[in-house]
Amino acid sequence: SNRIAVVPGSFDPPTLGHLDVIRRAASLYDTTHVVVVHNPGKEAMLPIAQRLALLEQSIAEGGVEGDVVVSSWAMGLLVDYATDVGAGVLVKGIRSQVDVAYETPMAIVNRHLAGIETVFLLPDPAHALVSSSLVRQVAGLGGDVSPFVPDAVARFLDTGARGI
Ligand code: COD
Repeated sequence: SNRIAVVPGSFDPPTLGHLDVIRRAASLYDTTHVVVVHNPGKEAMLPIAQRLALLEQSIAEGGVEGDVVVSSWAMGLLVDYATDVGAGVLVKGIRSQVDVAYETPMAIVNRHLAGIETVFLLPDPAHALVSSSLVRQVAGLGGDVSPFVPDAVARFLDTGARGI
């Protein structure tokens, strides 16, 4: 069904860019599954359980409207998760030509594998340059990440960095 969408990502940590994509997906589809996918190509900062908790809090506090389910997936193809929950669509945010180049082959493979379409949303220009890797870098060097992340994430990284 096209009424159910999956918004996948590493969310390490969730950013205001992610929250923007989640908010708009939730306004377009009846049910939106936000799925934390383990990306073996990236060294993780936060454990999956922590990313799930921060996503839940950010979505609740961010006043995201609609039916949003947060879960994780580490058992294989993302399209298998999508098929299991009856989703016909993956929703991804496109920040630049780099994202287009990275996402295009995945979208075509996923359509071949399972008939799942990929919908690309253009970012809110206010958050278009925000990435989790930038946030990890700034937080790791003791900088203030609050302009780039939901409040729940800022609170967590702030207390984490100070060891409280
Ligand atoms: N504005 C708008 N969108 C944004 C922003 C922003 N500022 N920041 C990030 N996004 C988008 C990204 O473009 C992406 O769509 C999503 O938010 C998540 O971003 P990240 O950085 O948390 O996640 P990635 O890029 O590490 O996640 C990659 C996936 C796990 C989604 C990807 O690897 C995937 O789909 N894997 C599936 C594995 C699989 O089944 N492979 C086989 C077939 S290809």
